Amino acid sequence: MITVFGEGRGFRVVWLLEEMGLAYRLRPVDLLVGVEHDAEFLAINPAGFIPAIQDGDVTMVESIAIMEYLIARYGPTPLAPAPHDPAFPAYQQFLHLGEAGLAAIMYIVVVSRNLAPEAERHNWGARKALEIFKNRLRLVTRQLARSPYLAGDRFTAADISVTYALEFAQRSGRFTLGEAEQAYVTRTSERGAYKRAMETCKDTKAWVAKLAGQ
Ligand SMILES: N[C@@H](CCC(=O)N[C@@H](CS)C(=O)NCC(=O)O)C(=O)O
Repeated sequence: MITVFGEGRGFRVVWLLEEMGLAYRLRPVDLLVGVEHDAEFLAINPAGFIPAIQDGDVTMVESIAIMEYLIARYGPTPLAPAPHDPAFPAYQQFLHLGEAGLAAIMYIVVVSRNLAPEAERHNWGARKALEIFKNRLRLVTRQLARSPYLAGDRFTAADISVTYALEFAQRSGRFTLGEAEQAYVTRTSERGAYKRAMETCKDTKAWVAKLAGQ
């Protein structure tokens, strides 16, 4: 049984597990209460960030690396084109862009705006991060003008990666998506596996419901 520790970007991992039909359990990690009180989790990830997984003797962090691990170990799956497939380069690029180029950059904006002392909320670093996010997003916009999914006509794990980043920007960064990105997120989040992942990720579900009520 695979254990996923924490929601946040753990949503990507849970969504992938649902898409692949693999058995798992979600073990909540409450960052707001403080991981310093969660010795069991700190034994898994002493760096204290989420998500992490435990799969037998394997423990791992980094949501994209975890997805690559699960696909390599429990695939093959149509969620990951094979290296010789013409869709592979775009797949690989957007799988990583979703975190390195989008979510990780937006994270700086989100923590600055929501957690920084009042006077530091619109600091230079956060403004620069938002500008970088918008620039990186152009790659997504161009790709969506070419194909319905980021690696072509078929939904892949790259779409899990980028959908999470776009929804994170929208929900936590109050970022307004363009028409093409909004239509894309509506399309990807209509999948049964996405909906099941949302049912599992109760904190994420509650957060989304709270935003919808505002
Ligand atoms: N690149 C990492 C980012 C992980 C990350 O920043 N997680 C956030 C929540 S989604 C977190 O744990 N933040 C608290 C911290 O970094 O100490 C991944 O994709 O898993």
